Amino acid sequence: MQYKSMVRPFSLLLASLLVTLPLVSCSSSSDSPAGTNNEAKAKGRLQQVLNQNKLRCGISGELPGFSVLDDQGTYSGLDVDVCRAIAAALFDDPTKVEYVPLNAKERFTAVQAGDVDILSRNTTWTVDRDSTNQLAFAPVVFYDSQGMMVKKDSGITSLKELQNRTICTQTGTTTEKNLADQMSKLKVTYKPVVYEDINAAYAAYAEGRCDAITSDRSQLASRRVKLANPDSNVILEDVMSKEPLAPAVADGDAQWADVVRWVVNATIEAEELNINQKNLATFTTSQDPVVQRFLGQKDALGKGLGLSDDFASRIVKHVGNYGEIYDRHLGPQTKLNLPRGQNQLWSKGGLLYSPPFR
Ligand SMILES: N[C@@H](CCC(=O)N[C@@H](CS)C(=O)NCC(=O)O)C(=O)O
Repeated sequence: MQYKSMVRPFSLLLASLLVTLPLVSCSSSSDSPAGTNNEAKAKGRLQQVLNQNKLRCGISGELPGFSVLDDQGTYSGLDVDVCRAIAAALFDDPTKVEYVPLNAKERFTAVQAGDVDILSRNTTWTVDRDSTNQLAFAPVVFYDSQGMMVKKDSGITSLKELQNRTICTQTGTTTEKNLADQMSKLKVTYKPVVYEDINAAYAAYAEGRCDAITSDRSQLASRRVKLANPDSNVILEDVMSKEPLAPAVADGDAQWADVVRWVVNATIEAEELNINQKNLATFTTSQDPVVQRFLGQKDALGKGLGLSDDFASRIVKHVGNYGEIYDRHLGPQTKLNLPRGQNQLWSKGGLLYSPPFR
């Protein structure tokens, strides 16, 4: 698939054209068998995905902890596990996923064109993307904020010290816009260097072509571990924005949006109920009606979604609960070692909260 030639999707006019026209400049709609949106429109995306017998999932592919190729040549990460959880719910098989790497600029047009069934890619939920870009967002899977990384030996400790410095960022992101907003508030003049490719941006930073690089803090942490000397780089304390990262699907298909929403909720609810991959079997004989309902033994909750009633059980069996997913990719045993912070359950002081499974 080739999205490199696509124009920036933020313009209102272009975005509406891209939705109404069959994406003339994007070759992928014709060469992907399921690439047209027609089937999805006629039967609904859920049926199309079931017919395809796989989920087409748009990811970054460049972010350790979120989506990256591992040593075995398979994608792994928190964003990847969202796709695996959907495949587990749909097919009882988390491997039925085709991963489509998308850069920041091309991600929305790929969803609008129907070239991916879902975008699970460190994407911030904003009003403009929800409306102008015609996306429907699932619950937030990672509460993030924008940060700034500098070389330790630069002595820079705050944004204010970046006066007249060069700052690398990436096109088509909230990052680019927040940077402008924050620096104008602080009355700091800086030189932005904007890249389309994430690797080019971090290479420029590593080679000293920019004094600082800004992005989601999770991303800075993720890419910091890939730098030659991670410890020579620091992420400043300044919090520049709210970046609630959430999966997204195309607007206009409520059933599909519901499926994705409740798959994410299921991972959170499982953690709240203390049901995990290891102990799942012990819950199948539970007399607790809440557990029975969640695992599909009571009240047929999957039916209304078009899923099997044991969809939540399938997710836990194959992928685990949210806490397991987090720990596997971002937790203390990983190189990233990101504290859970706001990404903790609401009952433990965080922001993760699933509406009831009832
Ligand atoms: N969360 C922000 C930033 C996400 C983002 O796409 N960041 C860029 C780097 S600043 C990225 O991940 N690029 C990966 C890529 O292009 O493969 C957004 O949704 O705009």
